[in-house]
Amino acid sequence: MGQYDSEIEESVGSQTDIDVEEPPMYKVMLLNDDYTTMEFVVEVLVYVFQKSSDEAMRIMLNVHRIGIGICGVYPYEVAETKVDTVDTLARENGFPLKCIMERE
Ligand code: TYC
Repeated sequence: MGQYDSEIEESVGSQTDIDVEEPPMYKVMLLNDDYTTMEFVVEVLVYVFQKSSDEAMRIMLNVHRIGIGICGVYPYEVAETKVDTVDTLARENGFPLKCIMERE
């Protein structure tokens, strides 16, 4: 077993079976709070998660109403970098915005 312990796909129809391991994927989620401005959350979604303005607004309002929302699904290191970037930007701007990741 290699670095990942996820599902194994078998190739079909070839003489040599090749096991292809899919990397585990991680949901990156924003949590609501009462202090981070809506504008900042939208900026984060556009800048860090490459969302369009409309999609960023939709995700932000969803998190605001429901309490949590998915920003994207990525391999471990990409997800970790996005969580760290959000954390750094939030702290630099004095907001308590929380971003977490969870294995799918
Ligand atoms: N609830 C915040 C407000 O009313 C906005 C907000 C939305 C904060 C999403 C965090 O992940 C968040 N200013």
